[in-house]
Amino acid sequence: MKALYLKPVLLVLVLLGTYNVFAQAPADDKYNRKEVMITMRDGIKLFTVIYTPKDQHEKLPFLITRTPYGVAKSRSPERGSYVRDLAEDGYIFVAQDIRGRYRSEGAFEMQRFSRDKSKPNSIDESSDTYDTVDWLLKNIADNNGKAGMYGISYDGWTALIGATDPHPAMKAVSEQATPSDMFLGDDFHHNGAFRLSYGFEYAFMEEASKTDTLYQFGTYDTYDWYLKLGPLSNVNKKYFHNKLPSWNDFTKHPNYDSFWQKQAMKFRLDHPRIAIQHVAGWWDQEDFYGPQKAYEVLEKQDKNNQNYIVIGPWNHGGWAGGNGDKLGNIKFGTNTGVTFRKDVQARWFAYYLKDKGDGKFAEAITFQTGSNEWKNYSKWPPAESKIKNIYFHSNGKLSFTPPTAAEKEADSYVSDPAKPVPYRPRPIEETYGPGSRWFTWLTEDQRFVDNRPDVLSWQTDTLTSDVTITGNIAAKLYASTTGSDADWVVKLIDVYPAEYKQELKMSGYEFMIANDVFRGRFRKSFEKPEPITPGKVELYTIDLHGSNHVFKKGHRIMVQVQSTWFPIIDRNPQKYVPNIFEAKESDYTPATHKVYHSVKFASAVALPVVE
Ligand code: PG9
Repeated sequence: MKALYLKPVLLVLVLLGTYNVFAQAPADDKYNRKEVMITMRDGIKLFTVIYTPKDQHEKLPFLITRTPYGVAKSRSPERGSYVRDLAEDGYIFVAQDIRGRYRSEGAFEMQRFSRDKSKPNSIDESSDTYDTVDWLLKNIADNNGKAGMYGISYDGWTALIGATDPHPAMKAVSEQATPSDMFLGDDFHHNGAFRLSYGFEYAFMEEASKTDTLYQFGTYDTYDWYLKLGPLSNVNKKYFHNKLPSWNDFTKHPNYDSFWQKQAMKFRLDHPRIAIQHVAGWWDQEDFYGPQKAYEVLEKQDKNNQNYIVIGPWNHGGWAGGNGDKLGNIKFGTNTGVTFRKDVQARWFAYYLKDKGDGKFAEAITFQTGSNEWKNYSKWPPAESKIKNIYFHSNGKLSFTPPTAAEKEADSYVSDPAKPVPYRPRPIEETYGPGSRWFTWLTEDQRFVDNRPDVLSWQTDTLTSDVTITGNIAAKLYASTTGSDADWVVKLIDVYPAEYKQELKMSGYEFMIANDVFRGRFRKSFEKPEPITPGKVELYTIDLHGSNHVFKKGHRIMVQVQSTWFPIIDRNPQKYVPNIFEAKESDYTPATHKVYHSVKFASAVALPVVE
């Protein structure tokens, strides 16, 4: 294992331009900065940095963020735009290294399990938050007795966990891009399919040392490296030597067992005890599922109307810096990031932590792409959308009318694990490595694969009027394989007009609106996988998650289906083995997959259409 010391991952992202939070960074001259070691109930001390405004003229609430990515530098509220509007309102900002990371004592545990409350000194991220708030209230002068939490991704997760058993002073938490379920939809797996490049690189980054460490591939295009890796068992054999706990957990828990279930938010969350805001980005390449799921779980028990959701046209954390008027090649015509930070985030915290404003917040605020407008809803998904199937047909046609008996019943392709479809145009740089285009890959033009023989496409005629979808999308795929396992990737795409006069270089652009992968063995149960009977047509229902998008008149709607997405998803051997982490090279075999569009087996995507 070769290790390279890196600054915190956030800083890497900033340098890469993902989070532009340090733009116009002024000197830290408006805050007194204090470093302290706060003692937790079990005696472990956590490194904490406290920023108190120098011109403080009223009692202020605490705004806390807790992170594995290092707080010593770069967390000043004066740096960049993420909390600038909050800073102008006045808060005491607190940033803490979680256990075992950077300058904190103790051991790091990836998404630490909840503690056993029958043991008085047992700890978890929630008790560490509680103890921190308690210490702050007693030791930092001129606080107003209230605290809030915020943060993105891992820091969003620590924020949400901080709300599960909160200190009485904790009043509001804005979780942003939290993961909710690492087996079903977030960083490490999607519907049981393993996120190989992310899992490998992230486990190394967090667990090879106390500080963020980038894996040294020795090659820029990691596609080749992952292909040459061969079966997943080579990771421990050749590289990790069983030293990384998260990688060992991936290999020990190939199914949705209690390890993953106990980690999931549906297990940890019951009802909102304080105000909670969930923030997600439509093109979040890491944790798009998480905030939607956390909102959904809490919403079922939200008796006091304390659960809110905001979804904008962002990648992972894209709301934190920059204007948010574009993502990759896609333009949104308005500064969505600025709107979020000022009119949503700052207003929300001001109400709950400073008693300012009228407290009138829409339950769901989502940005509708295509029309490029913010929309407020009293519930999410909104009641006005009706589910309408858009069906696959022969000759690559897609339409809202079901197939007829006169049509060819299926299309097929050979999926070869030796020649997997790249998930984004090569070179596939290391996820957080120099020059990485990871951050906008979900917005890439899908024409880079649509001529491959192992990618099938269906598309509508040119739309004669706008088609608006608002809510949750699901693919219903009837398919068979000659193998005994298969992955199914479904992508819903907005195809721009062949000659797009508003922006010529976007002509014909295939812009992915929704997508996901499903590992076939889990079609009946994520807990108990089952081989597929070769040749048997099976229904695969694939959650493509939420969307709010207008397919404009003159555009077309496209659906693509493929069975590899490499190396973000590991290769399915296509021959059933109980644990893919133990598959042999010889288990990886090509298979012919068939996607049906007959009267009996009418594959479709269920769209939440607003008439
Ligand atoms: N997506 C990252 C992550 C969060 C939680 C667990 C594992 C990874 C992150 O950006 O923090």
